[in-house]
Amino acid sequence: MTYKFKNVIIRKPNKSIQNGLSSQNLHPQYEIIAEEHSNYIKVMEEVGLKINLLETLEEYPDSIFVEDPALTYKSNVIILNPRDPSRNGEGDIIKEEIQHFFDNMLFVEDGFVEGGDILNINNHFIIGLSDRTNKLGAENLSNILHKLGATVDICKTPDDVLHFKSECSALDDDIILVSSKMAQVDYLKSNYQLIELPIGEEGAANALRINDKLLLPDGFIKTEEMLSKKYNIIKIKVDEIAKVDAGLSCMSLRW
Ligand code: CIR
Repeated sequence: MTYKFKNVIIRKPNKSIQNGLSSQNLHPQYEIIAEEHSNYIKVMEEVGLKINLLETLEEYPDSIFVEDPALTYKSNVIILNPRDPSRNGEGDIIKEEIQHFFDNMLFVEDGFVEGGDILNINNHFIIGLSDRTNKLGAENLSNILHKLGATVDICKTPDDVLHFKSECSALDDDIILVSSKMAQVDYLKSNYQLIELPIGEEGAANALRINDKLLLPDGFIKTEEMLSKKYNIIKIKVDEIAKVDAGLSCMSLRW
């Protein structure tokens, strides 16, 4: 069960998030981000996780998205290699900050790969090739994960989707919540039970299953209605964070 967690790493928000990468050229307000972020931390506590807070990194506008420069697997952490030049140094910093939490630290040495493109489901990793994750990076990471005993498949993130997980999330060991675009990905269709989001509610795709709770972005009524029949939902407001193309999973590293 990939969604059983005890610990989480979260970075305190930075004022420079206003200049974070945004496909729609939006500039979120720091004060609102800080509010959403503080509520996110409260929910993480509520679901029983031990919170490990990292200090603010003003020089990296997107650095609260700690999921992108690192990947946890059991007691291992793998330092990834974000592709956008404005994020590329984040790995070098986070490695010093989080090393002590893990038994073993490994590194993607070649190519680019970002955590948003990696879906861990039932201890299997799906790596989506995207504008941020290339074949070399995906293969490098795949070799590392194989050595650690994990299984991996590499597939493609659909065009115009920032990260593989921007539009899908694991709900259970064999069930994935998907946008209509992700529902067309052959690999997912043939290997998993897919639950497709209602039209117009793609923003709810980056949900986060933690233990017996499902964290869901607030404001997606049809999705909530559909999923609440089976899942114990906690809604989290992430409207401001969404302005920089981010959702629930990217603001934490869980293990
Ligand atoms: C970026 O473009 O890198 C950030 N503005 C958003 C990163 C979101 N990360 C994620 O979903 N894992």
